[in-house]
Amino acid sequence: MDKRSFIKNAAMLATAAMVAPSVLAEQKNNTANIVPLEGVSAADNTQFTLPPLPYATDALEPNIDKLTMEIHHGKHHQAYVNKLNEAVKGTKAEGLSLEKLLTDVDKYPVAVRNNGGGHYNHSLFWQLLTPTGEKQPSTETAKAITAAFGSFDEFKKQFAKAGADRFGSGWAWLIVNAKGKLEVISTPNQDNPLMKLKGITNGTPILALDVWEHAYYLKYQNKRADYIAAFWNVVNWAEVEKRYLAATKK
Ligand code: MN3
Repeated sequence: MDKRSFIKNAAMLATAAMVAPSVLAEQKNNTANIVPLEGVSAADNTQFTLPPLPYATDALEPNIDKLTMEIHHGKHHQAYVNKLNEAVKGTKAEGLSLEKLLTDVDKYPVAVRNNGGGHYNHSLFWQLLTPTGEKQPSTETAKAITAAFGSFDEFKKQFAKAGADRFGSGWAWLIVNAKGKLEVISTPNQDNPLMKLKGITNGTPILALDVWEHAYYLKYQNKRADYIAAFWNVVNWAEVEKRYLAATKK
C-alpha cells in the first residue's frame, strides 16, 4: 500500500469509528431486507426469462381456472419478459438485477417500469399461490398480522378492500414496511413496493394479489370481489412466512 492509500484508508476507518453504534442499529432496523426473486434471469444474467409455474395450470381450479392461468402465465407474463429484454438491451440497465432496476426505476425508460414491474410482480405472484396450502398464516406471520391489524379477519378485510378499491388495473400488497411492520397497500398498473416513486409506500412484498381483469375475467367477469374471496383458498402461507422471515431477519 502506498502512503496516499494508507492515509485515505486510515481516514475512512476513523470516520467509520465516529458513527455511533446506536445509529447503525437504527438504520438497520429502519430497512426491511429486499428478498431477491430466484429464476427470473438467465444464468449469465443478461436475459430475463419466464420462470415455470410451480404447479400445473389446472392445479388452482376451481378458484383460478386453467385457461386463465395458461394465458396469464404463458402470454401476459411472457410478454412482460420479452418487452423488458427489449427495453434494457444496449442500455445502462442491461445486466442489472430485477430488484436493482425496480428500486431505481425512475432512472430508466417507462418500459422498464411497466414490463420490469410486470415480470417481478407475476414471478412473485405465482410463488404465493398453491393448491395445497394451509388456510391460515404460519406462526410468525400470524403473530405479525395480529400485531399490525388486530386479527386475521381484519387483515383479510383490509387486503380485500385494497384490491377491490384499486380503480382499473393494479395490485394489492402485504409488505414489511421501512419500520419492519406489516402494512397493506395497493399500486396501479405494474408498479410495486420496491419502486422509489411518489405515492408508493416502499417495503418488501410478502403477499401479492393481481387485480387486473386479465387475472379473473374469464371466470369471474366483472365480479372482482368473488375472485378475491376465492384467492384466500389458494394462498401459499408457507411462502409468505419464508419471505416474512427473510425480510425481517436482523
Ligand atoms: Mn397479471
